[in-house]
Amino acid sequence: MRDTSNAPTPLPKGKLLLIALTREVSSTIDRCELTHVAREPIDLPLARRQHRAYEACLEARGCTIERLEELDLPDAVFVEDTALVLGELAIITRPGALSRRAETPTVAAALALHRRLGRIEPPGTLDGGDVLAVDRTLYVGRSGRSNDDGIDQLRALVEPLGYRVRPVEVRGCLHLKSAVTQVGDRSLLIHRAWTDGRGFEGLDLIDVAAGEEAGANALRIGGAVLYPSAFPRTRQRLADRGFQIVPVEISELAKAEGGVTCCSLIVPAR
Ligand code: CIR
Repeated sequence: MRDTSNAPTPLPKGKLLLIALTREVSSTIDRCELTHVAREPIDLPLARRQHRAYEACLEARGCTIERLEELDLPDAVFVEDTALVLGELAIITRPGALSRRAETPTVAAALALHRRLGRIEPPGTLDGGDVLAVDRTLYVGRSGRSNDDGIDQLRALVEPLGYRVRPVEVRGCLHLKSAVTQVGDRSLLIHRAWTDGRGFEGLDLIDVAAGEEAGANALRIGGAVLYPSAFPRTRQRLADRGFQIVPVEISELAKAEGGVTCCSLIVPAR
């Protein structure tokens, strides 16, 4: 089925619509957390060039980049995990990895300029990479990083605003959004070995191509889909369905288990 919702749309001219919070790749990224990928040397200058090119793609899709201050924390570039930004509020997470908790104060300070803040408190843990928002449904991965207490706290914060929270089982990967992301209004890109697709009734599920297991992480932005160049067969599958694909090379960030969603926090301007 062709998802016509994704037909290229003209970019807004001279009007601030989206802010993308990003952060420089840390000089200590080679000490990043890893869950299922074997550690490999990361070429820091190349990682930084790839990250700049990623930011340039976001700008080309209508985002204004707001760079957070650089931190000497290995995974600080992966800002997505530190917050969940909704129309009405931003929720500062409590990342599941201890080494990542010091990333949140600078994100909270930046988001406080744009949204009312909520917070996940101990003993809850939640990584933004585990939250897939489709309209007013928040699918939340029960992963090694996000626990039931964190999910319950999220529910208490957002249900009064009219959101539904749907826990989803994930296995074999880091986050829910390693396994499934949104590519069109009603279309998700999914790797079913990592999440089996139950719970997404009513949505069109597009499977990644065989041999491209890590290819389910795509970033839908400004009428297009930012997508890693490492997965050409899945990319073709998306293009055949009418999605406008913007390829990005993120080989060095992928060695840290990073994808295209995790390097930004998109804040729709109000
Ligand atoms: C971590 O393990 O936390 C980082 N090395 C990778 C985080 C990637 N985040 C994401 O996909 N949302």
